[in-house]
Amino acid sequence: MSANNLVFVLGDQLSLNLSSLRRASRDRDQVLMVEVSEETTYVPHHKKKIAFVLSAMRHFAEELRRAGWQVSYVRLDDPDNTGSFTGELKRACAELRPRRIVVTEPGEWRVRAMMDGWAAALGRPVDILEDDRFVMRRQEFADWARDRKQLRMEYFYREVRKKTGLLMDGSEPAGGRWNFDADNRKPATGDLFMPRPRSHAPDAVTAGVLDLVSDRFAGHFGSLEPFGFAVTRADAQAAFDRFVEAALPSFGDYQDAMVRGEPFLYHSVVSAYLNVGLLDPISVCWKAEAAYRSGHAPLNAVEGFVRQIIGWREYVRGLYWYKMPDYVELNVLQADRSLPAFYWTGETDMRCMAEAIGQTKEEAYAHHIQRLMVTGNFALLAGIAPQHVHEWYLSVYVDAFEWVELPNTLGMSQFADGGILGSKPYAASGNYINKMSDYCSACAYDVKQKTGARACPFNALYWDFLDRNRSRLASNARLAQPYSTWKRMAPERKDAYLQSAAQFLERLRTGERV
Ligand code: FAD
Ligand code: DLZ
Ligand code: SF4
Repeated sequence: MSANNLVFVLGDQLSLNLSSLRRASRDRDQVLMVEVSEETTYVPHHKKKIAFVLSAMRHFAEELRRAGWQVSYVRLDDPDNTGSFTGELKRACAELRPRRIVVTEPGEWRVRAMMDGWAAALGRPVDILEDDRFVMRRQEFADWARDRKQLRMEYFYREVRKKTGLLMDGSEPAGGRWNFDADNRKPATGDLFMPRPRSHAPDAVTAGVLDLVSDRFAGHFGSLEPFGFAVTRADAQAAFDRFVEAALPSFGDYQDAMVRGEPFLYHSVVSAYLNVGLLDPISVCWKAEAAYRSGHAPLNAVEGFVRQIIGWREYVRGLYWYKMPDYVELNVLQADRSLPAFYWTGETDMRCMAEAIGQTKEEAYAHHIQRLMVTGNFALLAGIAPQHVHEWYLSVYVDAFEWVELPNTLGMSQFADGGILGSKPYAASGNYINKMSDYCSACAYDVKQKTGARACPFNALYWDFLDRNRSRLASNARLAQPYSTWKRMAPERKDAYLQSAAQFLERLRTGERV
């Protein structure tokens, strides 16, 4: 058989309105989807992430077939599977002899570099189409960024609000302010009602994938079961609807809170669905706005939610493509320690880290403040090499794709880009974690003690971080206050902090339990 065009669909392109599918004909063209070991192992992905992507891919192939497409689907355990995108495309070309390959651009630079070699490798034209599942095109971001001295999400976000009309009353932002973040910092308490996200029992397709993953990826990080992610568009939509109904009204208030045994709090847990294409970002924002307009959810919650999606999500995507490929190498603070083994095991006496990592192992999920102010903050303060931190975040979360993970990790969390993405490092002592969580009351360390063996390690590490990065950070206006405190501190006190930090870092280096 000779297919007209071969439409190649990647594992995070599970959208019916994908640009490559819009270009194709159901009658004449053929869709190809492949499960390949190259993608399942380029970092040691969490078992749940592999299972989620493969099951969602298999369900999407069925959805396409039901919609009248001819889909050729290669499974990971197919004996002829070559293990790579390029190898599978070559095999499909030999069998189907398509005239051209049509593909939507990928989310990751790594895959884009491969794609650019396909025309030569396959001996036929390859049309690489824009991925227009984002509100802002890559070129729009580049145009916005080009003449600015500083890139700041807040200004970009306002442009997107105006472009989409989301939460706008005419030309003014709803409620008279663009940003209600200042209202969103309540610490939660364990006795609050916490709505759990919808869990989806595995169907036969997912059960088959779970068997495959448990067979092939036993050594990978994390627990495979119980597996409750949605893997179909309908279930992802139902999960989002439940969030709007039960959690969105309190999303803003408790956005930064952390509670033991409550991994999800009032978060939506939809990032993975958005990132693979099971949910459409702009549609979920319109639904959230409808909840505000109908009086179901307050403005601080809805604005906070919408800002994460049309603000941060769009901004980091624009920045990734604007700054890659050099961005991944940046290490402005010259951090060079290895990632401690407890990031993979969760075995540490620091309760906050044990909770965030333990939950990551179980759920392949941690919410933003856990990623930023616990595991990210620790790596920043301890001076872990940003590329090690990047590989960890890219591996362990179900929603991790490099275009979104890298700017968040390397830029926002590790400040390794020197302030391209954000204006200051997210560095904090134990006091912040104590204020926003109930972790410290169950910790072997004492958050109130500043130095010594029992003191919360974040306390001394915080001052050590500021001191060792003085030449790079002291001129940052947003750090003027802590640097002035450091400058005025008695020399003996400073020494005690630096010694405490040095002792802790030495224990970390030797692999002693901390
Ligand atoms: P909610 O809190 O309910 O927020 C709603 C949605 O907003 C999310 O689903 C997500 O799509 C979007 N969003 C929120 N914050 C961000 C952000 N900073 N950047 C981009 N989108 C955002 N997000 C990923 O999707 N993939 C990643 O690999 C990823 N890695 C991260 C690494 C670090 C170090 C940090 C600090 C953040 C990272 N984030 C990542 C952003 C954020 O933490 C997750 O999107 C969020 O925790 C997902 O949970 P949720 O769906 O419950 O989000
Ligand atoms: C993450 C992932 C995994 C684990 N496996 C596959 C796969 O077998 N086949 C596939 O097409 N995509 C997979 N993906 C998602 C890709 O890694 C993702 O599409 C690229 O990184 C481009 O963003
Ligand atoms: Fe984390 Fe320090 Fe609190 Fe322990 S005392 S939970 S290490 S912040």
